[in-house]
Amino acid sequence: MTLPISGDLIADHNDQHAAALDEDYAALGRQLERRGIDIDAIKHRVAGFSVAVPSWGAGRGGTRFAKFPIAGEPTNIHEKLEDCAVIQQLSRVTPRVSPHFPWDKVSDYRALREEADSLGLAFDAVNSNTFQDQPGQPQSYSTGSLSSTIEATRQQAIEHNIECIEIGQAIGSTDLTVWVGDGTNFPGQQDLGKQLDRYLEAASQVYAALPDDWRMLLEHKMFEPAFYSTVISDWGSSILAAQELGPKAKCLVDLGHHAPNVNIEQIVARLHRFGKLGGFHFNDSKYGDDDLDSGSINPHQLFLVFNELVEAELNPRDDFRPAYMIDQSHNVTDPIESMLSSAEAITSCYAKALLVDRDALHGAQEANDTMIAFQTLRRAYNVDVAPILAKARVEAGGAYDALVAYRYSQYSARKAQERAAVGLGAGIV
Ligand code: PSV
Ligand code: MN
Repeated sequence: MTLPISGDLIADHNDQHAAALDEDYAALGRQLERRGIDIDAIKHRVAGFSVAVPSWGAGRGGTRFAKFPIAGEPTNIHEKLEDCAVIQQLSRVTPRVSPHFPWDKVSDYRALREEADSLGLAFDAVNSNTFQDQPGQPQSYSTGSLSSTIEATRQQAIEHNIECIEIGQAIGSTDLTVWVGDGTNFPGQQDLGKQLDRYLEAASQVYAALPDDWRMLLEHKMFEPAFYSTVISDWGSSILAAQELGPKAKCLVDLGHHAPNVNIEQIVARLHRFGKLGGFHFNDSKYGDDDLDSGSINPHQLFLVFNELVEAELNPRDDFRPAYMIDQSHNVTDPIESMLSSAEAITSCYAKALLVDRDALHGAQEANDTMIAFQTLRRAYNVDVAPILAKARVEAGGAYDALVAYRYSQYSARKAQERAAVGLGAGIV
């Protein structure tokens, strides 16, 4: 297997920091031991954690106004896979890539699967795209896709989703993520009830095409591109649709797809309560669907979400196996650096959630001891878990400090020389 970053470079980097890491890990281990926590057991759980990266996240994103490309950014799925391999090689928590079609279309999907495999990667959920028109496409999605008033347009959207399932089977995926931009921009533009009926009828045809071991992940989003109403706008619409479609339909929570200040951790707990929590798109936001780097704005919320996910792990319902993915738009950073940093932020929150003294928390909740319940969470949140993550990473062959090793490798400068320049153009949704 020829990986993009030299193994010797990673080993040299790790050697330089080995003594410091051992010292920090031992010190944290002693601190946690006093709380009755075995640091090796936590490290073991952290080593088993992973989050997929989106193929489209490897390129520079943009806004509705501009995209500022950087030299060496990938322009096709092959280059994107190479960049994703760098992220996995250094972080060891991102072994899967979530592709988006038709953006990642190729002629030979079995060869694509082998290519990914040779880079140490596999494929995660397949994302369909019925929010954009493609060149030569007979029907426009300007009236919506699965909920369009035009039957031929709905049919085209159904067929595209079924094609995504077929591609997914060839590349080893078992989940189809469906996000539709369908909705309206003006009051009265469409009948709100009938629009949902059309969506459910079309989505049921996609659902019927799912292989036995597949899931359909419904991703809700409050607004954008529809600014007055969106068909699957919130977790309520999402769970109702998933319940109507059947057991293989689950809900996917993208952290940026809610009204400001909504209690997302409560949504997580609710969806899990009804066995419908299927997946996550991690990112962060300040104002709307900003697609900022995970944990860059509100790391505490990310921790609280993981606190619910750890509770859910302890009380699994209906085959609980959430598909975790990063979904960000990197407008001003090197996407590889952003995803390395985000993978670390996400894993940190998972590790902190594992440190929560669950017996103390549940006891305080039962006793209505609010302050102790809160402090039980706070105590875990305040731990610097970096030595646990670094130890798990190094033991798995990754880098002690992924960002430092990445810069040292000069990978970005090499790609800037080798790869064709990217055009300007708009960003992603
Ligand atoms: C929509 O905003 C979204 O979050 C969906 O997951 C899309 O498929 C993705 O972004 C990429 O544009
Ligand atoms: Mn998303």
